[in-house]
Amino acid sequence: MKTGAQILIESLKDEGTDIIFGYPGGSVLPIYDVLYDSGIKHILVRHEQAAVHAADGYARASGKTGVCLATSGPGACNLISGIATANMDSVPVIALTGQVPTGMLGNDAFQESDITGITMPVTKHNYLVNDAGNIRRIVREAFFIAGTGRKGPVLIDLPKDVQTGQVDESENLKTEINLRGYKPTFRGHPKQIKSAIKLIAEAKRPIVYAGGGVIASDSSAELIQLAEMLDLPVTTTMMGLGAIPAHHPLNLGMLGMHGTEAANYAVTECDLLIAVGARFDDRVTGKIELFAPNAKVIHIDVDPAEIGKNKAVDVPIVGDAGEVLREMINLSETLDIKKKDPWLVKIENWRENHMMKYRDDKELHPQYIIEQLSGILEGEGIIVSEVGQNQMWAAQYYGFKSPRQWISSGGLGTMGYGFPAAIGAQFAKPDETVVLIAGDGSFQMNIQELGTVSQYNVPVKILILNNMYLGMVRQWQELFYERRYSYTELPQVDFVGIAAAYGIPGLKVEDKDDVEAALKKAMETDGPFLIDFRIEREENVFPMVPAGAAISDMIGCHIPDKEEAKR
Ligand SMILES: Cc1ncc(C[n+]2csc(CCOP(=O)(O)OP(=O)(O)O)c2C)c(N)n1
Repeated sequence: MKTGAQILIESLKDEGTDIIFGYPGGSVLPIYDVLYDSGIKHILVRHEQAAVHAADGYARASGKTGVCLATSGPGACNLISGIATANMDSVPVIALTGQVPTGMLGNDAFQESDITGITMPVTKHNYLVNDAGNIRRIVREAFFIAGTGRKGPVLIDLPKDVQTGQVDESENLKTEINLRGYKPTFRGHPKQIKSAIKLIAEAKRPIVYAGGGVIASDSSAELIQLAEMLDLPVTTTMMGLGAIPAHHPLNLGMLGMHGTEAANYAVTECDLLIAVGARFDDRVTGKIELFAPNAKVIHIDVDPAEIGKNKAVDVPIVGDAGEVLREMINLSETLDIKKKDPWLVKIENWRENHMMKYRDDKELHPQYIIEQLSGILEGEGIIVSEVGQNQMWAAQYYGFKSPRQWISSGGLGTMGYGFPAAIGAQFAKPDETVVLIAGDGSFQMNIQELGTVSQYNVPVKILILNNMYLGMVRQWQELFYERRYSYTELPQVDFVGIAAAYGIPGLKVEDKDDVEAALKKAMETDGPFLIDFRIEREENVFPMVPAGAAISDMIGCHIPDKEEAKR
């Protein structure tokens, strides 16, 4: 005989789980008791929100499924923002929650919350387990659902009596997965793929718009191969950064609200848009009617619900991006598709004259810090961001070389995500340098995780771009609300002092000239390190497409010098 908790842990191990981020409580005591000597590593975070973000960061860095665990009621509710974050960015996460005993469900029992009800719209699927005998099947299904098709979070709610329930497994070990209604499409339709190639052959001004789906499906090699074979310029979304190296001659950089001028102009002028694993998000398209207005559209996506959701499509292809791109490569090899010369010359011109720029003077500009970091790490390492200006500067100025190097909350834009996600990423990739780029606002949303970093000596390098503002909101107030900085100013904080209280070394940097040495010191230090960069307070993220405008209507492309800016 085995208990439900024992079967749970065995099943997790069968799925390859070797680490769980969690926080205990009354209704998960049976699970914690089995975990105690199970061989699975458990990382005790300081807040359940951090557990789910860490599992998410672990998943994004490794490509595996992350697992988190929380008690019922408040513990489970603290997972919600993190589950929603993973759902928006299609990240495979399993959230395990304790629940009151089945006989008390619906009774307003102590620490009861209807977590399957609450998370229904933000999970790919969820389960309330009513019998210990179902746990093995459910865990298998949950991992299958989370990690296939369009990936996403799955929650398993485990009432306490189900955890302690006894099961005689001798004849019940068969766990074939047979899910009616869930059969993700893997291979693209051959006829559609042929039509796509025909459109590419006919196009004079094609461009690839690559999103997070390319990273999630590990198909960046195929993307680059196809682009190089057919001379296709590529722009990526923020979620797609790293799908093609930053300095690749065909890469125009990020598009959208804070994208490069080059990418936004090219998309506006293209006659064929090849969307791969991207979902035409409003932060990318701006005014949708003016997004690639003269282009035919090919849309490759594993999720049929995305096709035609925001933009009409000429050739829809439902399937795994890697699988579809491989088929396209095979077909292209037999064709003679000419180089699109005048278009490539124009692209090259845009690349040379319209990439990112900022006022590089004596002040401490955040963009300079990111450029220095990129130089010191030679574009390697894992860069995790918080949300706001810090996120955009990191996305704009770091020279990512490969996929899974950039970890950031895209769809939900969750402040407080970055720090715990960086911890999770570091556990996934213990030999990589993991750097957190944070704003002073976001960092204070999960600052308590300094405790986790300190307890496990997680060697994350924490870089705070400290402007004493909720910077991105302040920027919108400056530009669109007549500089009325309503509740966006933050008092100064001694972050180095706080880190020191947790036994974590740090440095405060106020001068541009000290940036390089400080970054080098952080990288050379074994274990965690924090740098509090006191940056130019009212620096803005440019270029910027105002909300609702066409992406070719960017502001801030001309960078004024200081005197000009004052006028
Ligand atoms: C949980 C959450 N609350 C509020 C917001 C709205 N928001 C977006 S950016 C931002 C400011 C971020 O400030 P900070 O972390 O200091 O970064 P900065 O923009 O200054 O780099 C806010 C409040 C959000 N994205 N997430």
